[in-house]
Amino acid sequence: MPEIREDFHSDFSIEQNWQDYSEEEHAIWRLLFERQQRLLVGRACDEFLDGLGALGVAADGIPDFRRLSEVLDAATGWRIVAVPGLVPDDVFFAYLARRCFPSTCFIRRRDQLDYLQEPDIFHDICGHVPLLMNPVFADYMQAYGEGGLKASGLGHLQHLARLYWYTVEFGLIATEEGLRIYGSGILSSAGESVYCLEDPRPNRIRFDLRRVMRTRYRIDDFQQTYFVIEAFQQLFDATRPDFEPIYREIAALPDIEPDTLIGSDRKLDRASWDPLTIGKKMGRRLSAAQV
Ligand code: HBI
Ligand code: FE
Repeated sequence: MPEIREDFHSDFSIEQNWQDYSEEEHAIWRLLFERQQRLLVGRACDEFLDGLGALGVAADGIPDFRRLSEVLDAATGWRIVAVPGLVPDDVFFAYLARRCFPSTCFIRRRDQLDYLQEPDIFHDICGHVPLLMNPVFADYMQAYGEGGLKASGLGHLQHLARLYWYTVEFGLIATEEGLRIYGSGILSSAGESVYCLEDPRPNRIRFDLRRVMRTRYRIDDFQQTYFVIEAFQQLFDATRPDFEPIYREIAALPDIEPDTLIGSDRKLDRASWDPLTIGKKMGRRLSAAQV
């Protein structure tokens, strides 16, 4: 693994130096990619799988950001910028606001295959970037960046970080084929890709912006609550209003622990996950063939 260099520019960008990756690093990429590819068919949402395919990200080895950025730019105007690791929130938001996704370029070690706390290149490229090929999600991510710059000015960063956490990182979407994953933190995790859909323990609650902004989250284990959207447009629409009145409204309300349910929650139970009922329950018209 290349050491995380300190020679970054003022915006924390570095060169990926794709030619410097070792055979061992490409081999770890192949391991991770092949395992997730088997797991995600039937679990990841179509928009993610379509984006992954269109990007041409392959099992054969760590991709070159320059090539990925060309494909991404042509599709939705986004580009990938290599950074050494987590960057300060305001730097992160400024990147998203100008359609640049800051991606780490180191890869985890073999003894970290199942978990590492901070993002590595597999999480960023195989978790986040494929959905940036989807125009609506790409617009949401830019709107999120713009909102983040504003929130940091208003001292409401934690509320926006929760929105990011429970959507971009750990979001689920209801489809006519059943519940599917779009959150990158799940898509790059073998264990959570199964747990989030099939384990009876976590709460699965229909998305509500204020509820999400009030809900704390854990970064060291699988989530205890997942929020479910009905379409990416719902996410984009939720980030259009001016957040200031919403911040004022929730500032007066207590935070909610990640394992807690409150009265107004619209909880999904197992019966509502199969294709036929989820279509009706979510008020969506199933095509004739599916009824
Ligand atoms: N930096 N490189 C990187 N990647 C992230 O996902 C990231 C970050 N900095 C801050 C951050 N995420 C979160 O605090 C967001 O909620 C802003
Ligand atoms: Fe992430």
